[in-house]
Formats: sequence, structure tokens, C-alpha cells
Amino acid sequence: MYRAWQRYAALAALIVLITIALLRERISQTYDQSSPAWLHRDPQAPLKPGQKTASGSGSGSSDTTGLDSANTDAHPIDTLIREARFSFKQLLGKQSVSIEQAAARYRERRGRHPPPGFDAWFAAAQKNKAIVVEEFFDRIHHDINPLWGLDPAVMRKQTHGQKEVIRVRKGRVTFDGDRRDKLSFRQRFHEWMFPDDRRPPKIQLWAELVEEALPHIPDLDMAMNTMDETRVLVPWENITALMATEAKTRTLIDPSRAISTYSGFADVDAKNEPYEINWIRGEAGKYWDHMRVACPTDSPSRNVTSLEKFDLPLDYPSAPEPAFTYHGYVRNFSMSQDACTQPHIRDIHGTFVESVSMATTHEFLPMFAETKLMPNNEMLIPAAAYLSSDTMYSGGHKHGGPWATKKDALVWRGVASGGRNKIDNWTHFQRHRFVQMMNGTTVSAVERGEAARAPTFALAPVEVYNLTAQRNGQLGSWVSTFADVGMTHLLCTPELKGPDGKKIKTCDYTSPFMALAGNVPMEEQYSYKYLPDVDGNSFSGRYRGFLRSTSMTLKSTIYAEWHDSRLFPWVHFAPFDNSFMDIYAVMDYFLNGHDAEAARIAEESRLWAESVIRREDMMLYTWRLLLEYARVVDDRREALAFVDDLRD
Ligand SMILES: *[C@@H]1O[C@H](CO)[C@@H](O)[C@H](O)[C@H]1NC(C)=O
Ligand SMILES: *[C@@H]1O[C@H](CO)[C@@H](O)[C@H](O)[C@H]1NC(C)=O
Ligand SMILES: *[C@@H]1O[C@H](CO)[C@@H](O)[C@H](O)[C@H]1NC(C)=O
Ligand SMILES: *[C@@H]1O[C@H](CO)[C@@H](O)[C@H](O)[C@H]1NC(C)=O
Ligand SMILES: *[C@@H]1O[C@H](CO)[C@@H](O)[C@H](O)[C@H]1NC(C)=O
Ligand SMILES: CC(=O)N[C@H]1CO[C@H](CO)[C@@H](O)[C@@H]1O
Repeated sequence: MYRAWQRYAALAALIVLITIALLRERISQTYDQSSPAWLHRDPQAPLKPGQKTASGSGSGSSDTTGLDSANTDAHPIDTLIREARFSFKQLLGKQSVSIEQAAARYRERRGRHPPPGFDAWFAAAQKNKAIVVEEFFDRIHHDINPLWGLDPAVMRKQTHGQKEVIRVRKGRVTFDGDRRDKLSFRQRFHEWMFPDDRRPPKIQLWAELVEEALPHIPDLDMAMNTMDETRVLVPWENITALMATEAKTRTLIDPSRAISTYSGFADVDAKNEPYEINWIRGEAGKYWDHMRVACPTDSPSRNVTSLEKFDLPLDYPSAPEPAFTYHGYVRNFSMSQDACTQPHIRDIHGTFVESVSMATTHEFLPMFAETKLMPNNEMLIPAAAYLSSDTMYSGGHKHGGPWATKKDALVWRGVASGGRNKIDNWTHFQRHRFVQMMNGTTVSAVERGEAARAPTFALAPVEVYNLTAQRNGQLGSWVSTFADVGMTHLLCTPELKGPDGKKIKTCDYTSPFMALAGNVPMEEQYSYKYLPDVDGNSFSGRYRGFLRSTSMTLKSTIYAEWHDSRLFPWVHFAPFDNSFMDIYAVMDYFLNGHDAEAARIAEESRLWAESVIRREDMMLYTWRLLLEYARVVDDRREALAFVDDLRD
């Protein structure tokens, strides 16, 4: 009797387990919405590996190995690659392998002693096999330095009184809206059953990252930007004054004066007062005007006002030879991101047409954020998307097969974000432009003189890049051979509804120009060699997944991220301009005779991503930023210093 009961129980348990397994499988399939990539390819695109297309290489070179040979008529990209690899190698040579070395390099580059706790941080970096090159942390100091000009007591009050705050107290992390302790049994069960379906709020993902650095994080409050849009824009003149104060106080104090105990937040905890910031809302069409006051006074964008109307022809760089390019290709990627130096960007990026939401201020409060424009004043931390197990952004644990098995083609899928696209302004949105420029049918129409088919772009004159396909009027048919690009949701404003009243993904004003393309899950995208990444409402959360994949990333953005100083254009990704004018020429280079260079960039980025943008690296970056931050908001900040290595 007893044994039979046991068997039934075991059988029942087995059935339950199998059901759970099947359910999980089904859910993860629904979640991925798998649909084969080839279904959505342009039928004109019969690609065979190594096949020559209508276009020849700009330089006529079929050299795939000769990067290191001095080739006098090298393609400009050959030169850029060589140059970039050289700078990258030089920087790698500066790795710190001992605490003495790390502290010395810190003092040399920052002009101060490291903050207290630097030794535990360095020990953790070594334990985690992190590559410590002082330059990789330039971003932290760029973001923190102006805060040395502000009053620490005021900063503590400001941050304490915000609505979305992560607090560290006595080695414990809490955050506003913390739900971890309040989960019902059902929620816990759901999360256990469907780990992929758990989408914690951004603030929780960040809190968990901070928790990993405990018990080494001093008491502090982090005001978080959980919006897509960037927030703090302090006038340039004020930042200049604050930086001057920072420079004046920058000194290596005598080690005998150094203290190592942070003062904490007891004062603000005792008062526990909200702090009102004058957030500017409801001017989403005027973000440009708010931004440009934060641009240098002598920068080209400073006195150029927002566009009043977006029904005018697009303002493009007609001769793409700005200072950051080399023969029309991006050389200095961070300069290419800077809207302050490129007034035409107000006309070709959704951020400056009409953002989805807005809460901006010209007051200066310390705020943490996952991304920002060059002139914004937030402190950058790793993006929540990079901390999430959401396969939408990462492709899960799969990173793609070997290069040789991949399609000689480019794939992009995304929604029509970038801001609130509307009938009179959608033609100025970057994703719409990218999708049209990568549509061979549309490009062919433009070549036949039907410019009205492409309201989002104009082709560069043929002389600019001198592409064979374009000279022969075959740019469009060539684009069709390699581009598999489309929107998965047209995000109309106002939203379109079907006859049954349900929301639909097409759009009355954009559907004539672009078809709805089926979703291609990230892991399927990895079967293509080329993965372009363009901005949405702000930065693109796929970037890290792309870099970690075995495919090659192409990147264009106006948004800065925490990892920027560790990623080298032309070594780890191929940059392209925010106008996208150079995209055909960049693809022509790789597809016509430089497959080996593409393969090498893909491989370098995969290896590098597994060395410097791992979760451990994100934790270590945040840890180091928080030591720096805890010091700058401390009344005794001038004396807080790590000097143990200087004492005998
Ligand atoms: C912008 O205008 C201000 C005030 O008129 C002037 O001082 C500044 O030089 C101008 N900047 C540029 C880049 O033209
Ligand atoms: C890019 O330009 C910026 C701004 O002019 C400069 O500070 C930086 O050193 C340049 N970067 C490279 C890699 O040349
Ligand atoms: C910027 O400087 C001006 C002039 O000194 C001052 O009135 C204003 O309050 C400052 N703004 C910020 C955000 O510090
Ligand atoms: C364009 O390329 C063709 C073929 O490579 C070459 O004959 C021609 O001189 C080039 N034109 C310019 C303006 O460089
Ligand atoms: C490509 O452009 C044509 C019109 O030129 C349009 O009908 C088609 O839907 C577009 N395809 C995609 C994938 O957007
Ligand atoms: C700045 C601008 O022109 N914005 C326009 C965007 O499109 C909407 C609706 O089509 C117009 O109302 C805005 O004026």
C-alpha cells in the first residue's frame, strides 16, 4: 500500500516536472517569437559566400592580408584600422598589475590620491581578472569632476530628496519601489518557473549590481534616471566655472593629513526632506534649445535654434568632411557623437524632433544614468539592459557560430522609435532613415529620379565615395543583395486601430514607404556577418550583445555610455556617421575584398567584450565610480584619500 502511494507520488512529481519543462519551453518560444530570417529577405538577394556584386572595391584592392604592409593606395579604412590597432595596443601596454602601479597611475592622471577603499577595489579587480588600465576610467572623472565645484551638503540634500533613489546604508542596499521583500508566493513561483519572463524595473537591476560590491560601498544616495531620455543640462558657462574650482582644489595632499573614513549620510537621514527640482516638462519639441545652452559657447550648435517645422527638406552634411572624418569615414568616434559640433543633427535625430517624454533641468544635481548626450551632466553607469537576462537584448547565452558559416549580409530589426513620430516629422527620424536607406527597392527608385519615394534621405553625390555600383546606377540592386532591414512596429502617432478596435502595428503615413518585417530574434541575427546598431529613443540596448557575438558590429550614435573609453572604433566595431551617408561605402569595403578585416573585428570584439565589458567589469566600474562619488559628496572630501602605498 505504502509503496504504491510512493510510486504514484513519484509519477505525479515526474508529470509535474515534465509539464513545467514543456511550459517553460513554450513560453520561451513565444517570448522569442521565432520566425526565420530568410522569410523576410528581399527576393532579389541570392547570396553565395564570396560572390562578387555589382560594386567593386573603392580602391580596386583585393588585398585581404596586407594591413601591416605599407600599401600606398590603401583604402582609407585600411589606414583607419591600422591606426586604431596601434593606439589600442599602446593603451593595452599600460595595464596596472599591482596596487602601487594602479595608485601611481591614478595620481599621475587625476592629480589626486585615489579615494579610500581603492585597495579593496583593486584587489577585487585582480580577483575577477579585470584589465585595469587607468584610461578606461576617464569617463568617471569626466562625469564627477564638475561636482568638486558644488557644495557637498547641498548635493546630499538634493539626492536624498529625489523620488527614485538607491540607498546604501551600513552595507545594505535599498531602493524606492523595492519589491523584493514584498513578492507574493505566486510572484515568486512565476519568477522561478519563467526566469526569462521576469522583467525587473531598471532600478532593481542597478541595485543588484551595487549589492555585488558590498560590503565595500560607503553610505550614499544615488538619484537615478529611469527614463529613456536624458535629464541634466547645466549651462556650459557654469560647468566651466565648476571645472575651474575642481582644478584649483586638485592636489596631492600630504599623506599625514589623509583620512580614510567617509562621513556618511546621517545628517540627511535625520531631516529626511524631499528636494524639489524644477523639472522642465512638455517641451519635447524644444530639447535642442535646452541642450545647446550646455554646449561650449564657441561650438557651432550653440547659437543655432531648434527647427520650428519639420516639413522642410533635410539638412545634411553635403560634403562629409567634418573634422572627425578621414576621407569621408569616421576617425574620431566620440567627436562624431557630439551634437554640439554638428547643428544638422537637430534635423536628423528623433531626440531633437520630439522625444516621447521629457523631464529636463538646467539645475545641477548629481544623478546617475545609463546614457547621455555629450553635453549632459549625469554620471554614467552600465545600462540596465546589459544587466538583464532578457534575451531580447542579449540573445541569451548563444553568441553565434563561426564566421565562415554566416550569411554575407546585414540584418537589422527594430521598432520605429526615436521619439514620437508623426505625419509631419517622421522623415527626420534616424530609424526611418536607416530602414529606407537599406531598402534596395527604394534606393533604386531614387537612382531613377523618384526622390519622393525616399523622403528620409538623399544620396551623396557619386564623387564623394566613388562607388562602382553607384556610378553604374546599381546602388539599389547592390543594396538588395546584402541588406535585410525592416521595422517590426511602426509606432504611429496617434496609434492606429483595426476595425475591431485593437491597436495595430502598421501606420497610415509610413506604411506606403516601409513594410512591417517579421521579428528576427537576436540569436538568429547572429547568423549574419554584419549587425548595424542605431539609436532608438536613446542609446541602443543591443550594443553589448552585438559586441559579444561572433558577428561584426556597425555603430552610429549620439549617445554616450559607460564603456566608451574601452571600445575602439575600427578595432572592435565599424563606426558610421549619424547621417548614415557613409554606410554604403563602409559596406562596400567589407563586402568587396575585406572579409578578413570584418572577421578580425568580429573576433577582436568578442574576445575584448569577454575581457572588459563582462558583468564583473560593470560591477567594478560602478564600485569605483561610487567611491569617487561618496568622496565628492563628503564634507571632508579634500582629506579623504588612499595613501597606504605611500607609507612605509
Ligand atoms: C553665440 O552668441 C554669443 C552671444 O551673441 C556670442 O558671444 C558667441 O560667440 C556666439 N557663438 C558662436 C559659436 O557663434
Ligand atoms: C577625439 O576628439 C576629441 C575632441 O577633440 C579629443 O579630445 C580626443 O583625443 C580625440 N580622440 C582620438 C582618439 O583622437
Ligand atoms: C549658473 O551661473 C549663473 C551665474 O553665475 C547663476 O545665476 C546660476 O544659478 C548658475 N546655474 C547653475 C545651475 O548653477
Ligand atoms: C572612381 O573610380 C574609378 C574606378 O576605380 C576610377 O577610374 C576613377 O578615376 C575614380 N574617380 C575619382 C574621381 O576618383
Ligand atoms: C521597401 O520600399 C518599398 C517602396 O519603395 C516598400 O514598398 C517596401 O515595403 C519597403 N520594404 C521594407 C522592408 O520596408
Ligand atoms: C516641430 C514640428 O514640426 N513638429 C510637428 C511634428 O508633427 C506634428 C503632427 O504631424 C505637428 O503638429 C508638429 O508641429
